[in-house]
Amino acid sequence: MRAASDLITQRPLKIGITCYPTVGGSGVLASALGEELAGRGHEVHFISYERPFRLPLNAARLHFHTVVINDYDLFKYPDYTLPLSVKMAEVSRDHQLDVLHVHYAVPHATAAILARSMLPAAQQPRVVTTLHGTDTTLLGRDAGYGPAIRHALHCSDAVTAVSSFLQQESHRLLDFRGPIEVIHNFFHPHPPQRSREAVRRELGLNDREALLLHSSNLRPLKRIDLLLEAAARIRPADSFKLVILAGGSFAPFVDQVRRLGLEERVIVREKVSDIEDYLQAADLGLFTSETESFCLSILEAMCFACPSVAMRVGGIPEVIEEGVSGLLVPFGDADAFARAVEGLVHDTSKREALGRAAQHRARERFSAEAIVPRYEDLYRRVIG
Ligand code: GMT
Repeated sequence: MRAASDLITQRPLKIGITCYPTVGGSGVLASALGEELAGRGHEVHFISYERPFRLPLNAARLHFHTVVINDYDLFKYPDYTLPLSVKMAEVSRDHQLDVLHVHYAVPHATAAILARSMLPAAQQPRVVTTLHGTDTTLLGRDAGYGPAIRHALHCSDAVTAVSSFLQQESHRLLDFRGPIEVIHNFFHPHPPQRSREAVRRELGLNDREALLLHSSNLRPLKRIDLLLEAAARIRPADSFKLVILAGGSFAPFVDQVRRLGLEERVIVREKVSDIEDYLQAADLGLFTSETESFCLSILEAMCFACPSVAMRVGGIPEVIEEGVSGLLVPFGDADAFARAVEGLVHDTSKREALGRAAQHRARERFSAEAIVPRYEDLYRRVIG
């Protein structure tokens, strides 16, 4: 006769996932994880106020449940945590979820803990919380959030962080003593829909211009000001085009582009969904963030043999092996950044060598094959 734990190891799992649906690394990662888990035979239920933007439509075993938020005059600030927890409890009960996996602690982990406690013991899912970055590095420092985050982590059945940097910062800033398992981010690129040449043509690049790529939600910590400052120092000025895939409004930076005389150099595309088309056309990624727990965009570029120049901050050195699969410069040094970019714009063979190493590293360490089984193991451990 089989032990109950054997059955848990064998059977597909039922997993609820909550993330922010908007453009941002945590939502991208959560969507990719859900897609991969469903592809491996598990039943996956996304619970959020909107369908995550990269979540495929009509995929087998992949479901989406909307959290409806009513706007009551009674509240000055609309509340999301309570309707989210009610929906989490409802989906857990109706679909007999094994695990609620929440990405980004605020308010998802708190809502999951509340949802779990609303259910009778036999129907309670395990709660796994994945910390992504600013839930620790920004909100964790805030006296109005820190204690609630710490409490939700204590009540979670497992806590993970997307880099060792974030693991250490979470212990330090949140004063959380429990275990935090490091499971790095992964990226599984979809095949591009257009050729490299077609994309470069669309962008108006000539053969002598390198395509420098930045993609982010443009939040202040991405330091777009510094990115533009550095771009203006690259010589010769006509050796590149900087393509910015903007997950937020670029309007606040238009003046700076004009002031720096970069109108002919900077091309902005907002809310791009065919990211792979642009990644395969890029020569070099540029990232000037003041902090990043991982920087999924760097990994996305690495998958297409596109190395990056980035600031040496947070968890980025865990992603880029310095000098081998990309270049890092001290934070804030726009001149050093420009010199590093310039060197790679002109030295094609060095750039390509870094790109090959970057792609190899991405496949070895940060592929779906390497990372998704780590989450599956974790789910089975917390259930078992
Ligand atoms: O970086 C952002 O602005 C979005 C943010 C998020 O939570 O969506 O990204 C965080 O999570 C990503 C996925 O794990 C990481 O790659 C980013 O480094 C991290 N951002 C920060 O730590 C600032």
